Amino acid sequence: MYKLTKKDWEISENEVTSKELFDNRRTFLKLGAASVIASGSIMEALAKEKMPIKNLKFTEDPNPNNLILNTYEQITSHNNFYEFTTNQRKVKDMAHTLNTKNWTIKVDGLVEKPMTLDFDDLLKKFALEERIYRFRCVEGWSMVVPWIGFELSKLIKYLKPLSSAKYIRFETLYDEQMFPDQKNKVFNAIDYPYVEGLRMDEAMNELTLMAVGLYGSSMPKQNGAPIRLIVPWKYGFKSIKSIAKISFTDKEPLNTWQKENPKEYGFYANVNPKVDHPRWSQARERVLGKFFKQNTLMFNGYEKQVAHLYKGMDLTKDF
Ligand SMILES: Nc1nc2c(c(=O)[nH]1)N[C@H]1C(S)=C(S)[C@@H](COP(=O)(O)O)O[C@H]1N2
Ligand SMILES: [Mo]
Repeated sequence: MYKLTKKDWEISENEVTSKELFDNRRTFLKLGAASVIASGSIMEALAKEKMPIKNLKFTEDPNPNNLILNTYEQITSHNNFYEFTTNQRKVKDMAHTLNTKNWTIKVDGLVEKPMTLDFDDLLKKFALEERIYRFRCVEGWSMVVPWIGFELSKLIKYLKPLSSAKYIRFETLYDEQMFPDQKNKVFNAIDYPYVEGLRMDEAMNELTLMAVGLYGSSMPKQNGAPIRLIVPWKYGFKSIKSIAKISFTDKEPLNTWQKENPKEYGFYANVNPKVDHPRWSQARERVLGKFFKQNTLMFNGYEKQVAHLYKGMDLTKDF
């Protein structure tokens, strides 16, 4: 069930500083059983996993960005999840109102058979993988996360969209009981539910992940439980959380941040150090927990895997 893939684009454990990885794996072990209400299959997977701690060898990190896994603590205590609050430090204390029991995802639009997916069934359908990805927020912070999930391409193949479907559109759950800001509208620039979308070829790319956990455990609520999108070469706002609806469409979806401010946020949102945000530079980023900034990489370091998707496009216009 639990499978560790090693592909050329994957940040290998050898690239990650040995000591940090070791400590993080230990943190994960500590957290695994006690603090997480995991779904059956993730717990099962967790129990079967063989921790590679003993086999770790130290290899000097060849990556200019000196990749180190962020800690569980860092990843789960600095969050953007406006349905709760715009205060990144407070999301974790508010997220308990999100109830993920009996979670379903409605599937509609240009698809062979519209249906409602049960989250627990989904977990049984697709083998879970760990993917260590860089994650870069448009605001200029970043992190390295060991996500758990399955490729979106697998889900799409299962759902069988019609050939007329050119885009996939996602919606976060709308529930004023669970998400205080959907009711209070303190941050009233956002029109809920949160919406995101991808062109079909982006969605089918092998990097695009439906994430159901991190550090080997179920997704923490503040990170978008029970299931979210992860598109590692795009700014973080594309990685929509707590998905309750998927639609296939022939029109480019109007995503939440583009709708809120089309001059500052577009549909593509590819990480690009050369295209600045109108109000700040995107050339550099600060990794959570680090003091010094580092250079931001084109497509967040995934140029080899995704640059071909944008051939012929003017990335300064289609930002
Ligand atoms: N539904 C929803 N999804 C969302 C957001 C949000 O506010 N609501 N914020 C986005 C932004 S701006 C970022 S950077 C990431 C943050 O993910 P994290 O909290 O797991 O780091 O989630 C993205 N997905
Ligand atoms: Mo973000």
